[in-house]
Amino acid sequence: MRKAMAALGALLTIAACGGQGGDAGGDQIRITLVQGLAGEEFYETMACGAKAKAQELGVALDVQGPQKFDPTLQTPIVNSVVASGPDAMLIAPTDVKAMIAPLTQAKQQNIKIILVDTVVEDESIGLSRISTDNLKGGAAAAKALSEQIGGKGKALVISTDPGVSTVDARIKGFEEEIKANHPEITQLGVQYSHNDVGEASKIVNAALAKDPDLAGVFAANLNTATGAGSALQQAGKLGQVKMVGFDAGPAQVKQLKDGVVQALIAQLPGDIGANGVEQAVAAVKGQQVTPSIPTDATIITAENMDPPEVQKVLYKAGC
Ligand code: T6T
Repeated sequence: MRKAMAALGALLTIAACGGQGGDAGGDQIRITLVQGLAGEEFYETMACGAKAKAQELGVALDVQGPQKFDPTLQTPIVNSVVASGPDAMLIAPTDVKAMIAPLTQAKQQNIKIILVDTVVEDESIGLSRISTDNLKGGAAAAKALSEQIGGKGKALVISTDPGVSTVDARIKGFEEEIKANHPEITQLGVQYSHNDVGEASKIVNAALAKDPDLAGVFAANLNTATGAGSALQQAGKLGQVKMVGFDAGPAQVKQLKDGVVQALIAQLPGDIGANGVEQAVAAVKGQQVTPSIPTDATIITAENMDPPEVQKVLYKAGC
């Protein structure tokens, strides 16, 4: 009996130290990643990075996401995750305001929240915020587009919806760069695709009808860029209207190869996901958490896309 108690005591001591992937109580740490959009290559690549890191650290990870990038669809997912009581949640909030309430509920349940990609306006939500430097990315897109159109002409920006922190920052970076350093480019303002490929195509077709001398398009995210590129291709504007898109999904990369699009700004969603899991585990274990982690972006063109180091940043539909 005493030996058994001694063995039990040793077991509990080991468990209390957290062991491989265990929390202070020795149980396996449970994390949920809530994507902005299920099945979309940016968030699927993010999930792949998160899963690989979760396996490396010996923690449990499940991935959920809405079928559209929409806070009315993401909120019930967050509420059900809160009810399941994970130790931590990685989330890409689909709206800077609408997602504050459900995430406040999660915080009140002592679920450690890590913001990946997008953020909410409430600075107290999110022990860590991990994303591309989108202001810088928008400025890089502006420089790339200006180079493509010879520094002059009309330029249209297409984004998803106001209130999405990432694309709002990309727009800001783009507009500020054009205003400061490209005086011969006329900005036609921003139109919104609601993250729908078909809507993005309609916007480009209407823009071509209104401004037949349109020189360039900046599309601020994956679906928007895919739709805008398709419209330019169908309108026979290859090479006449230049385009820079954010992200590097398979459809976008094909458009780059086909000369429909001239440059893509590829993020590192896999790194964002892996960093998110690392920060979540640190938070659950009471270790130091890094409040802000900017990840890199790469400008990809048809000329530089072949080397392995560029190929590896292209997004994938699955692991
Ligand atoms: O561009 C990414 C992401 O960074 C943004 O927050 C929303 O759109 C994407 O998911 C691509 O669809």
